[in-house]
Amino acid sequence: MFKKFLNRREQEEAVRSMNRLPPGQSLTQKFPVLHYGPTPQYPDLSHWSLRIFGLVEEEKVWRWDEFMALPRTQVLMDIHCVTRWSKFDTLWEGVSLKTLVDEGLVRPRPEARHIIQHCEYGYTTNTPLDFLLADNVLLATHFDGQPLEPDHGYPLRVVVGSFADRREQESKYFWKGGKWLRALEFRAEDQPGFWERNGYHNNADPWTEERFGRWGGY
Ligand SMILES: Nc1nc2c(c(=O)[nH]1)N[C@H]1C(S)=C(S)[C@@H](COP(=O)(O)O)O[C@H]1N2
Ligand SMILES: [Mo]
Repeated sequence: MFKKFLNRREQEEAVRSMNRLPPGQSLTQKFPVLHYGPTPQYPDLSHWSLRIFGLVEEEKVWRWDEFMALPRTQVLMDIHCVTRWSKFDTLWEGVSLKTLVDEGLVRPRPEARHIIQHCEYGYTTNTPLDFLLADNVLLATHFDGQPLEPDHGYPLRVVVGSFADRREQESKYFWKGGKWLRALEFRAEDQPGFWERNGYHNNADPWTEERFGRWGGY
């Protein structure tokens, strides 16, 4: 969408004037890598599965080929990291949880209110169920037309972002997207995840700068 000849500063001014740059953020043309701990290696995906458990009518375990056969979606979003970089017009492809619910492939129980993303090595992050059902959230296998790179979450991660033309839609900082996702747990009560227990804000709205806070010291 941006003219590629604009430099970083000029691109940043462009998104700022379009009201797409949250407060305290700056535009990056790179794709920084941020996580705690090592990057999991998958020599092949024969042992990989995604599990849907907790307050659902029927638990699911999808192998890789089964997951790849689910209905797929593409999403173009702006992403905002709490470490103050934002990246614009990022293109993701994968599976929308909303689609899975709409098609009856995942059936949350009426008591389900929150979802915990469980990732390799025990990383977790939490959001309300309603948020994960929005269309600015995707279980992504591809970025920019290519399978995810190992450091960015191969083979599957959650991505959360903002739409260029829907500033009012609720969004979250990028840490609310777990890389190397292995399970979604549906729960009645909230439970702070890894960064949330380590001082990050539970709600994580980039537009109101919910960076640190609510569970601090938890
Ligand atoms: N499994 C896992 N997912 C994670 C993290 C992590 O430590 N482990 N860090 C989060 C944080 S803090 C950020 S900012 C984003 C960074 O994603 P990126 O490395 O693709 O930019 O991943 C999030 N997902
Ligand atoms: Mo982060």
